[in-house]
Amino acid sequence: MKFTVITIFPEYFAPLSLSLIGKAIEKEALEFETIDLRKFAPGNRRSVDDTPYGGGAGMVMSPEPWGDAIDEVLSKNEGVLDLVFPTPAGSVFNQRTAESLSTSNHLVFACGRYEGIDARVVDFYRAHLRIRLHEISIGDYVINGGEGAALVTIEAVARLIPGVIGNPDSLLEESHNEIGEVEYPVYTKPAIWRGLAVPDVLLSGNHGAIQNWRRDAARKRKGAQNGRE
Ligand code: JEH
Repeated sequence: MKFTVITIFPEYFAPLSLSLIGKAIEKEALEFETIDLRKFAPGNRRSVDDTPYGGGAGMVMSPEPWGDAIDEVLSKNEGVLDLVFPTPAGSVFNQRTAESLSTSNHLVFACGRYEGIDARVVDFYRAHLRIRLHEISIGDYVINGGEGAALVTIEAVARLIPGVIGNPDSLLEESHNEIGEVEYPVYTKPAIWRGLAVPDVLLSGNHGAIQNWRRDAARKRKGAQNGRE
């Protein structure tokens, strides 16, 4: 799987070279590249934004650099790709979205800033035969640009790719269980910490009893969460 990120802040993605995703990039289980949108911005100022038609606050990203950057990605790659636009108006990203995107050969993220990207860019590429286009939101809150959302999405998708996660057993467990049913509390040594003991059943070696306890504890957790909503 290849990830391409188009952004005015390529340095935002430096942390991807850390941890398991960085290892996967090193051993070529994943390919990762950023494209600096400013390369496609004309003029001495290299500006990528302009005032909104119809008025209103803030600035809007101009369509020309976006069109040129996306065209370059298309020209340098063959076949179908998934083009992801993070936007506060997108459909909310969840584990199903991550699983679906993880079957892609090439995920391209278009990270906007300011008040977003001129709407004609999405309209134009939605009709492109080599593109599956996705508008996603990572949740019902506002952040300052698409970069944070792209990082979250890349991490959620990359860990589903074979060879990326250190311990594939944890992925197997997630896929065999209804998501939410694996959300039991976890413990490690010491058995007593600040007067708080690990539940006895987890030290019992009785795997049936442990399974039942974990299922009940996961349900209680979910119940408590829904109570708080
Ligand atoms: C934010 C891409 C590009 C800020 C404000 C407005 C909300 C309401 N989950 C997510 N939150 N924010 C983004 C995102 C994702 N994925 C996101 C972005 C960009 C993604 C620029 N921005 C900043 C930005 C306008 N407001 C949007 N409205 C609360 C209903 C009010 C208007 C647009 C873009």
